[in-house]
Amino acid sequence: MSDITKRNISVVGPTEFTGIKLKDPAEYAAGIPAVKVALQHAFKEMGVVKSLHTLSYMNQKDGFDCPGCAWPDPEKPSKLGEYCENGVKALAEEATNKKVGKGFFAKYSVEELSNWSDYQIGKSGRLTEPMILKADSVYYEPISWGDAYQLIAKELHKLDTPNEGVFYTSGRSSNEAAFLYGLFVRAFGTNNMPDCSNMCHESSGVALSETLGIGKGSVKLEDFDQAEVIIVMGQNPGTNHPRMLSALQKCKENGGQIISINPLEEAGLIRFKNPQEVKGVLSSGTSITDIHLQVKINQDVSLLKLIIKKLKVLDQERGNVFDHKFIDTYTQGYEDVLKDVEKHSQEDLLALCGVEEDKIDDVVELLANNDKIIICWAMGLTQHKNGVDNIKECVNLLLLKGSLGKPGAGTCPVRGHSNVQGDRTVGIMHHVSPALNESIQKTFGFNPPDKEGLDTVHAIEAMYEGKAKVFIALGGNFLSAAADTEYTAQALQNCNLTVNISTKLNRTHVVTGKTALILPTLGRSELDEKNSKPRFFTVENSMGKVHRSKGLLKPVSDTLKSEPEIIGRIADTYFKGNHPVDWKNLGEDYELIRKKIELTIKGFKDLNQKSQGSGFYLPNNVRDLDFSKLPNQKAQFSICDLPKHLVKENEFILMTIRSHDQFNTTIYGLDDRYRGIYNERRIVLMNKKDMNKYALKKLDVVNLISCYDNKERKAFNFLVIPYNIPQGNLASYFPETNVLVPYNHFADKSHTPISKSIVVTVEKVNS
Ligand SMILES: Nc1nc2c(c(=O)[nH]1)N[C@H]1C(S)=C(S)[C@@H](COP(=O)(O)OP(=O)(O)OC[C@H]3O[C@@H](n4cnc5c(=O)[nH]c(N)nc54)[C@H](O)[C@@H]3O)O[C@H]1N2
Ligand SMILES: Nc1nc2c(c(=O)[nH]1)N[C@H]1C(S)=C(S)[C@@H](COP(=O)(O)OP(=O)(O)OC[C@H]3O[C@@H](n4cnc5c(=O)[nH]c(N)nc54)[C@H](O)[C@@H]3O)O[C@H]1N2
Ligand SMILES: [Mo]
Repeated sequence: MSDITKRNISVVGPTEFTGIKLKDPAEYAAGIPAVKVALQHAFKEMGVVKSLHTLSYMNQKDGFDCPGCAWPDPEKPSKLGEYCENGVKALAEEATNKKVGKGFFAKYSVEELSNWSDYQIGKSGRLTEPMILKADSVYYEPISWGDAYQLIAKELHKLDTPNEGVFYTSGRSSNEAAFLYGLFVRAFGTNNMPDCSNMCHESSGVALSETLGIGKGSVKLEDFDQAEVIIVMGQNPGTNHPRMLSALQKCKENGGQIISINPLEEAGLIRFKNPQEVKGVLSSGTSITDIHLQVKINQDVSLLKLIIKKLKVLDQERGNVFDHKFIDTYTQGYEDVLKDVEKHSQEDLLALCGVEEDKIDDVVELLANNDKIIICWAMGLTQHKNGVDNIKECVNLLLLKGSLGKPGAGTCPVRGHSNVQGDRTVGIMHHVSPALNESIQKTFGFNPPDKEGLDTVHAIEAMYEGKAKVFIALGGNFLSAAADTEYTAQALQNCNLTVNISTKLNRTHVVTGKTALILPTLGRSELDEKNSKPRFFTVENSMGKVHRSKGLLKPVSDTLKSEPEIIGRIADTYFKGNHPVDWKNLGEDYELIRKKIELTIKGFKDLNQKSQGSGFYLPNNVRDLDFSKLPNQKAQFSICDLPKHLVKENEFILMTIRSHDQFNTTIYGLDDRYRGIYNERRIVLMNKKDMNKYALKKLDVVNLISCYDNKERKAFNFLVIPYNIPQGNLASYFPETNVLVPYNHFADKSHTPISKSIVVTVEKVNS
């Protein structure tokens, strides 16, 4: 493209090594090291007094919701504090005492910052004032809030159609902010609302909606106490949802059994020492997994089909392995599913999934004898070409066992960002919901657009092709999170204006449109006051429970505005009073936003009242076994094809995963303690037999290369680490490997990038 800014930006950043140290992978998760590391992070970023004070409010009834993951809080929070190592790191990152103000931006140009790693950029501190990067400059400079709103309004008015605007959301925003943002985008006239969910649990949403009638999970936290079997698939709770380990521990104490299905033997799934219990810290911990099935990457459907096939044989013998009454009453498509598993031989399925048969038989016996079964999953299932089918096959198993709508059983997609589910519930989506449009019309007196908008991958394509020209992000780090870093960078750089409403500096502030704005906002842990009165907002956790969150820390700068205030003012400036909604007032009055949510979104009646204390559950038809919205009013069995991988002799399948020291693109540190990898992120985990086959030694340097549609993409400089991973499979960290993910290869129906099954070759670098 010829007309992009002439800035000399390094899109990918440095690829040098940082000085690796290796140890054996950890044998248990949490325990004293977790407490120690957590406090070290907090003390370093926030100081001792502020850390201890703030932590006593995290996930407590009158406090603030952890800015980390979306795992729910128990009814009775632990006295030792209801948080985990990685929640503390998330807090420390947000509540850091370090600041990025005009002095910082006068010193470092965006060209210079683009040569910093995501880790260095993130560690520079909290954003404190609105900044503008003008088209002819490489330095950000201060801008007043008023001028920033005017600039956004002007650029939005310049667009030929509202569909040239893209409005991204990351999952940390409150219900109030997200509702207002969605309302503004619709009033502006587009449904171009890509969100982080598109790269995350979209496959779960699609699969669950089509089979069970709601795109959310069905279990509550209490169900973990009563479950007889919990299957944890494609998820690494020890790192990404550590408080889930307490729930798994409780299940075990009540006699339940845990099955893990994962190409890696993740530390948290082996043994757990609960840091919230004195006995947990001192003892050798609870062993969590009873049976680990080391499936090959993206062969979960083969494995599940084999399990169902074996259960079918047992059901024919015993008659009561499947729940025939449940199947007859509530489901459709049972015969077809049983026929489908006969299309494949046991031998083929066994070879494809790569798991030992005796272990599968143990699992089959366990499933045959129990019906209080929960299946939990996360990115290991969703981020594949057949991500939707992966989840549908899980639903098949639960339907066969009647494991839905009863205590101790159900679906549990374990969500990522702390309010990603809530943002969706209150209207952040690129799809059109006729019911939502109708209630917006009734409540606010304008007609929202009825044309489907762009999701993440299609928004990137539109920006790349010049069909979208203004990009606004409510949180997140679009460049580093999205697939195909270089393509996405070009897409952003083609925009006339990119705007980021953010707490911390990140790569998307550096790789920008011609003109760029940074609008700094309050973090969740900060006190949000209006006329000296503290305000709260609401969030929804992974299990559909809505509750309040109220910050307490003094904001890092007096200049910060809350997200609803910023959105209200952007909308107010854009419409200049010519709109039925009083945007400015609405942005400042969260009580009023909540009243409007009550009127517009189903299940939110009496929100203000009911969000107190531990909050309230939103309606969930699966819990009530109400499938009336589905064809024939029945839950749907699905026929899922086996995944197709055209992997050549010299190719591997690579999964891009999180280390123990990051939150998505925010890099807390360089240690992946549970996997025994310290002070380095440019690593690739490889089976020893594959290393021998390709004459690679430990710590040899390699490049990773993917090739889709004849286009080669290369990620430079990774150290080979021998690891217990299936042959033919590799693992490495995101976002460093996002350069390899082709933007136009994504899951069917959900359009989630194939971040967990990228076909690559490995090229040895001569040293
Ligand atoms: N500390 C921390 N917490 C987080 C996050 C974070 O980055 N840091 N991110 C948050 C977000 S947004 C999300 S979405 C979640 C992510 O939570 P996870 O989904 O747990 O995160 P990943 O690291 O992507 O891990 C995926 C797991 O799936 C396995 N896996 C990969 N491919 C396959 C496969 O084909 N089959 C099976 N069975 N397993 C597979 C990997 O080995 C790995 O254990 O965590 C949330 N919480
Ligand atoms: N290859 C590969 N790519 C992936 C994944 C993968 O597993 N592999 N995972 C995908 C997944 S699951 C997800 S969810 C996406 C994540 O995509 P994003 O949500 O876009 O990325 P984050 O890294 O979570 O965003 C971090 C930034 O959010 C801002 N922020 C933090 N808190 C707040 C807040 O309270 N308000 C506002 N306004 N801003 C805030 C900060 O400026 C911070 O730099 O990445 C996806 N990308
Ligand atoms: Mo996510």
